[in-house]
Amino acid sequence: MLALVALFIAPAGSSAGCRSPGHDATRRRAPFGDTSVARSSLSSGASTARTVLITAHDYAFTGVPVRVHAGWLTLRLVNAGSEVHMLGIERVPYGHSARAVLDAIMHDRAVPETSSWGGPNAVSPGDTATVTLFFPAGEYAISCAVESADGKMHALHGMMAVMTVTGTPDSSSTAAHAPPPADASVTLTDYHVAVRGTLTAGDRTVHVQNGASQGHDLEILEILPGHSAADALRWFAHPAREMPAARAIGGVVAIHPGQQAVVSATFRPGKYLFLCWVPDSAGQPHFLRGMHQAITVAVAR
Ligand SMILES: [Cu+2]
Repeated sequence: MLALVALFIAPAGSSAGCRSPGHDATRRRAPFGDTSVARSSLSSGASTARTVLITAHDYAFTGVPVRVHAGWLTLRLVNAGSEVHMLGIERVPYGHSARAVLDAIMHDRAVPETSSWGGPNAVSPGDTATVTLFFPAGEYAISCAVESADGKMHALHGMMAVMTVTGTPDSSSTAAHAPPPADASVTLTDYHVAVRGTLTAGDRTVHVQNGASQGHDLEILEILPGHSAADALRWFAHPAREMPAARAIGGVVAIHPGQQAVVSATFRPGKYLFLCWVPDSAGQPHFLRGMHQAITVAVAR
């Protein structure tokens, strides 16, 4: 169960300060918006989690909190842009800074060994992606890895941010406490997406666990009428270049082995693909190795 956790919001001004002279270039590039954080009910009703509302634009994030208190946190990504966006989170290793990680990404240098920490996965324009994750104290580097029409990652166009998590979670909100019960569950293994439970149309939650020894993600695509799963995957490989054959409704960006997440999404009746887009060492996405699962969502009765 998620517990109510005290929230620490950075004092007003620390957010605006990131844009002021004297701060480094990466931070100026990353548009930190207001740090509005609200509490909202999760599916279990009794449980509440802190929710951060972040907006994705072409090409910037607004609303990424500069500082949040450790514990379970719901990230809701609203896509206000005209392209598909996602928000990928890497936990920065000790001895490194999030800025250095983002600099490395920007300049195509070797990135210090970070841990995949999830984030709301790819979402179509006008839609919202929501995921609940556990954050221990540390620095987190945020970027959008979607490819734009020029072939460059959105991060290179400015979709980057830094989030610092401080303090220790209260005793009822530690990683050992499972997130609230969900409508369905997904276990990610090499190379399968195992779905348990039945999803009907409506606002639903999906518990996701990485049961493998490497990072995997979960992307949820609603296949548009008249299109096939193959059409949907072809579009998703280059969403800025092809006409949409699917609607991306989020999921969770790569999580590390053992990590769990709760994905919230509004399902309409229809056909869906649950897949992993993480590339293997040869650069081929895991879904090509069979890491995908077709789901049919029926009208709720
Ligand atoms: Cu993007």
